[in-house]
Amino acid sequence: MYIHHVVLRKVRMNLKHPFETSFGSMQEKDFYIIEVTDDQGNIGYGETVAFTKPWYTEETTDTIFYMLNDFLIDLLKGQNISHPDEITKILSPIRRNNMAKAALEGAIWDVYAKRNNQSLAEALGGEKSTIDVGVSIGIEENIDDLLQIIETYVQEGYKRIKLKIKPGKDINVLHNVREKFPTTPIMVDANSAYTLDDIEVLKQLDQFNLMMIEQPLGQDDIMDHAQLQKELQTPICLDESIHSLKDAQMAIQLNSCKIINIKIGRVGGLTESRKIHDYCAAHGIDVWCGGMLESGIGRAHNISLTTLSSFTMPGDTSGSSRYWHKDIVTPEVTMDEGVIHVPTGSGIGYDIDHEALEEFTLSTKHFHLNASHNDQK
Ligand code: OSB
Ligand code: MG
Repeated sequence: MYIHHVVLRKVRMNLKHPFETSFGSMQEKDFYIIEVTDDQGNIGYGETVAFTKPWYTEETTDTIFYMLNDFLIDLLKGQNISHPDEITKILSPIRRNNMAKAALEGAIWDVYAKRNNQSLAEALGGEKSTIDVGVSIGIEENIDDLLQIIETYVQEGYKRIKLKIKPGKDINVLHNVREKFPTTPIMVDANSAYTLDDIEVLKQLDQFNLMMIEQPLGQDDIMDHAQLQKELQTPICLDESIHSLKDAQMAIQLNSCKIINIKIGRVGGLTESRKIHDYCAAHGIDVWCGGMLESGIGRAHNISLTTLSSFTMPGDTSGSSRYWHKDIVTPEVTMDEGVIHVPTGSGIGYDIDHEALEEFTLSTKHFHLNASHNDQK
């Protein structure tokens, strides 16, 4: 398979409700949709997941454009790709920039699956026909608003509630939440807002019977997380610290966590995600699939990945309506009694709503990877 044509489409979508984490607040999402066309005219789609500011990782929407435009797309020229697992290697002359690579690789996985008349889930070796769904709730100024939001999502059927915390918005909040929701499966995510100096506060989290605490310490603090996990009963889940299989191996060997949140963008693609999943499965580490406020295209990739058998815990990939008034896929992603039914159509399994996509598009750029080679498989 050759890639003949790539389109980078810059898109802006407004969130229904501002989303606040320990690192800042978001009201809109700027990202790129990547469209790749193969030598048979099949089209695959990928989505970039970085934000406009480098708060979560070092990448941004603009650095991703730069990496794709100046370096990554060019590396596909003349490449005869027999399987998407080869993409990691093809893009490897460029260091890191995982989210840029993942979006391109994801589009190629989609086109590969479509070419073979398979769903992306099947192409990945996924087994589940439904996936369990949780929801991530941002920091709220007002506790009554937060309790009301939790109530709504519990009523809708989400299987676990994730609450964002930060220093000063933690123990008190959880006292209130547990009073009203004593048995709801709840976890918290600190997005690196604490250090080991906060250990006394973090230890107090043990009283709330949380499923896990996600990324309490810095993204470079794999060693400190090992020390913290020794002092906590609550399992630590790593997010920002894990950029590769190697990171996952190190964290597991050092007992820095008991659970890993896999995000396709953060680890550089579906191939690396699957490797981390397989390694965790072999080492008794639970995994679940995280989210980055994706539109339906990114959501579809997350859903396909989550069909792998050892995604044992509900992920953050909620329905389209959790963030968007209107999504760019049709049908939209829907959550039904706590699960998403995995689509069975080829590739990502959702069609593009071209009208909606056009409405949200700010600009497009086309790349013709001139096909001087013989156009065959
Ligand atoms: O840490 O998982 C995170 C959103 C933005 C940045 C980081 C994170 C999140 C979420 C929401 O928790 C995930 C989602 O619902 O897509
Ligand atoms: Mg997180």
